[in-house]
Amino acid sequence: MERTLVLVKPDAMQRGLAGEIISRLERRGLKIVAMKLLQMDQGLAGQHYAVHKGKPFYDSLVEFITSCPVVAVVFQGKNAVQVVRRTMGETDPAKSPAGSIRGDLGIEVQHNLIHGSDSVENAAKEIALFFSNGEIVDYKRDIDKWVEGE
Ligand code: IDP
Ligand code: MG
Repeated sequence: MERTLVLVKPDAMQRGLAGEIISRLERRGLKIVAMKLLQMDQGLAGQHYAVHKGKPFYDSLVEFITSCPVVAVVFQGKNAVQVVRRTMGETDPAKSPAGSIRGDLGIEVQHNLIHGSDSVENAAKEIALFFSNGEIVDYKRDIDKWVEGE
């Protein structure tokens, strides 16, 4: 079953929206298989956002993501990567549809509340940055067949 990494970003933490954001993804049917609160340092931020090094917003992005603790969650489910991305909305909240997390809760591109991996390959890399194998716990839910089918 597919897995993806979600970060509740510092703006959402400061605004008390961690529960709201995690709840929306949970209600979608995705299963939490790992979760922790952590303070990202420069090293972890640099690895997580390596692909953006050299872009004009990079320094500001690292400062932002390290500015307060974040909640990291691994969600598991059918098409988890795409389902999270679609539930998040577009990178810029102003261009995100109403009903999406960013479209309902945000207004500015950097402060867009949530990170979600953009591919299965990147999800695996990102999950490994934040969690050891022993911290990821797979389990069956009685409702799984109602959410995912047999
Ligand atoms: P994504 O989070 O939707 O995948 P990315 O392009 O991977 O978007 O960018 C990573 C993060 O960098 C965004 O979530 C946002 O916080 C920030 N960011 C992206 N583009 C800009 C920009 O043009 N100005 C400022 N910050 C940006
Ligand atoms: Mg991205």
